[in-house]
Amino acid sequence: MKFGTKVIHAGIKPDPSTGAIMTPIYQTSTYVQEAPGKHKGYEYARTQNPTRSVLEENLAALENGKYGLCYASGLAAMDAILKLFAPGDEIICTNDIYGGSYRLLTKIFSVFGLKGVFVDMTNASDLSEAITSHTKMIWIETPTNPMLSIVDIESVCEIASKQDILVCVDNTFCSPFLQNPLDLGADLVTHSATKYINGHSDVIHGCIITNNEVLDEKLRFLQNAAGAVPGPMDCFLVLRGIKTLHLRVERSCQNAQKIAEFLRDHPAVSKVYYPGFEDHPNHSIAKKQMSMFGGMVSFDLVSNSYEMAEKILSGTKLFSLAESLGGVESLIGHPASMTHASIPKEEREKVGLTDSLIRLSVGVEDVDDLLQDLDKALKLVS
Ligand code: P1T
Repeated sequence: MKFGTKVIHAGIKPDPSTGAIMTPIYQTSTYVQEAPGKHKGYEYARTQNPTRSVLEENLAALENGKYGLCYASGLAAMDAILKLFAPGDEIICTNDIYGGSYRLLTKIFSVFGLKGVFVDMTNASDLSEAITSHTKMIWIETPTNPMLSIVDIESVCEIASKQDILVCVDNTFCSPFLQNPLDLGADLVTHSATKYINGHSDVIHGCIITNNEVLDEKLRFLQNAAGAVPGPMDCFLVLRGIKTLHLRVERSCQNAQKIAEFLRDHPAVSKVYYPGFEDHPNHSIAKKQMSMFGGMVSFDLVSNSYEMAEKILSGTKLFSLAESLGGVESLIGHPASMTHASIPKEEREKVGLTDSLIRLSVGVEDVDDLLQDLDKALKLVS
């Protein structure tokens, strides 16, 4: 099945009791048993829920994986993955990463003895220096949030597999429509499904997909034992959002390319970060592992001043000032004070995340209106 068919059909069957074409919302906490242990495969809704099971199967198919697991948020999915490890283990992460992921590793799991090592992975061979006998997993974001750097997934997986190190790719910025890390050798792929997968800014949700049966078993045990599962209504909404994933992401990418080009030519803009540019440092890798270049664009200002950035952030009308990304509506954000505020300033600045950096999540509106909106806001600082 091709992607545009999978989003609509993979794992989805008419409801056996009524023929309902849409997966029902099984809004129940428990299931009646005929006799102790004699039931229809469902015991308690933390452990299994039919709406969730359909979504898990659909998500697995979209990432070309065998097993899918759903969580109450993207960070709940990361939390489950980190619980696979033990005190003393080291996790190497891209040094440019969502602020909440950084916080989870450095502020929560560090207390339990897990060590996060943050490395610039844009040159995969630099990674080898950071690997020690304690390294148990490499955590990749690509494109990174918010600098849109590109990591060569296949090269990292080659290095890791020689040393029995797991690779997990946070594929949130791509969605399964643009990039499939399991095909490139990753052991685990995770998403904040809050973003492109759901796509309508009305659900917080996360998922993990793997081909590895042992990892699936461990994660399923943790999913039930720790319990950060999504409710059936949210699973239904994500299933509904997925049906148009390919159409939405394609349009976002087309719009983002035009917006990135417009910004690059604007006199108030000093730098545009967009993997679709031929002079982006890892454009050729992006071209190799992504089918399009994504809907996210970050840019910095000639003035390098927060006051100027603030005028733009408050000056757009169609781009709403908000955290999050990947919805049908365009968003504008200020990573330093919003999504990445939990990363110390000196760490942020090492990767170019300045106080004047602005991040756009380009939606699926008419691009002419989006360009006009940005043009007006940029006039406030020109
Ligand atoms: O918000 P939640 O569903 O828990 O997802 C966390 C998360 C994980 N991974 C990446 C790459 C992310 O970008 C996020 C959440 N990011 C934002 C809210 C943001 O605006 O960047």
